[in-house]
Amino acid sequence: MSLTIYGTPASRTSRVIWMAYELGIEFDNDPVNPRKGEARTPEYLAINPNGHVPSMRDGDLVMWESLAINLYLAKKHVSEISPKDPEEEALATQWSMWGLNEIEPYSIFLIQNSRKPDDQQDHPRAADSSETLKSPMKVLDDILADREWLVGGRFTVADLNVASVMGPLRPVKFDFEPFPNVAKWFLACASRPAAVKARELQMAQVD
Ligand SMILES: N[C@@H](CCC(=O)N[C@@H](CS)C(=O)NCC(=O)O)C(=O)O
Repeated sequence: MSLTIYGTPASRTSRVIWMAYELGIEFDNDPVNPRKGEARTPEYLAINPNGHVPSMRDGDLVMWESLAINLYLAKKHVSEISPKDPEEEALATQWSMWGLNEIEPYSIFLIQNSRKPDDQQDHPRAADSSETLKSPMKVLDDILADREWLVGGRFTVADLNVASVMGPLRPVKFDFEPFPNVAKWFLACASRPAAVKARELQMAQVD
């Protein structure tokens, strides 16, 4: 049964495309673009009633939420980056939820704000977001002080999900200097061939 990933690569869909590349699985990409109203058509709303991307169809399974899709794909296509026991799976879930709750609200605000003309940007809120991020960054930095990867001593879906949520912090030039372990880990994640390939596809997308 074939896998379809819905969503323009210039969106959170790139997280799922990164995952598919890591796993070496074949997929079709239907580049549904919310900015063109394509996520609000009756056909797409039948797939994802939220009107958001990404979504995925794998045989009879239709699902949304980028990080949940990645956890599913890791479980289905067992590889080195898949959790290998319930404990690793629990920690991969923990880290994914951590990324969504502690990082994403600020990283997404910062990237969306930065795309506005300077005089329309909310500079105080941007400064506040960067400040708020320092606390989870310190948590991550301390944890990475004596380990290279988040779970199981190797790159896994936990790293992929957290690094992809942190992706927007690169273009907004978040200051990683006080968090050298995070900086090193983030670079190692982003330098993986599958991550580079997904980013190239993301950048090539013309909206
Ligand atoms: N938590 C969801 C967020 C999905 C989401 O908000 N995607 C954005 C694109 S990056 C979207 O579809 N926005 C369209 C809209 O809000 O109308 C996920 O991670 O999949």
